[in-house]
Amino acid sequence: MSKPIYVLSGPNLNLLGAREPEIYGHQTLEDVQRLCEARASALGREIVFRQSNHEGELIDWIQEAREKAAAIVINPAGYGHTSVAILDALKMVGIPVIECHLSNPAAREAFRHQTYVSLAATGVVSGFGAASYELAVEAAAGLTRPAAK
Ligand code: CA2
Repeated sequence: MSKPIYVLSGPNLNLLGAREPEIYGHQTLEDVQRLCEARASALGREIVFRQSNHEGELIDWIQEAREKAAAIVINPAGYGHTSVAILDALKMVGIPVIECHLSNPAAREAFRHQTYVSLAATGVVSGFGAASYELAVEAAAGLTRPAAK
């Protein structure tokens, strides 16, 4: 089996489904995890799915992914708009980085239009609710498909 795809979620996403369903949908982060696991499994891949409210913990996991992961899918949540430290960590990973968002930040308030993470991302998936994560896992799997024997 190839290395897993790390799927990382940032602050407050542990509360997904509990508020603003008109923006973020009704699904919980556990629902999102199940969708990602099913999509990865259908593609013959494994994921490591984690969420943290702490910038440093996310950075520790990004650094861990340098050795242990084939690719990173990350929804940095609010940190995407603020964290140069997460950008710096992502720039050092040397594996594909797919940024994903449940909503489409480009269609929302001006302060959401820029994300630092995009500067290190191979690509971005936004605006499809929980399906953004599934599509991002699929993109990550496609970019890191193990060579056929
Ligand atoms: O659309 C996204 O996925 C975001 O990354 C979500 C962030 C927001 O700051 C970004 O601009 C776009 C906010 C996450 C808040 O977490 C929630 C918690 C409970 C219910 C809904 C969202």
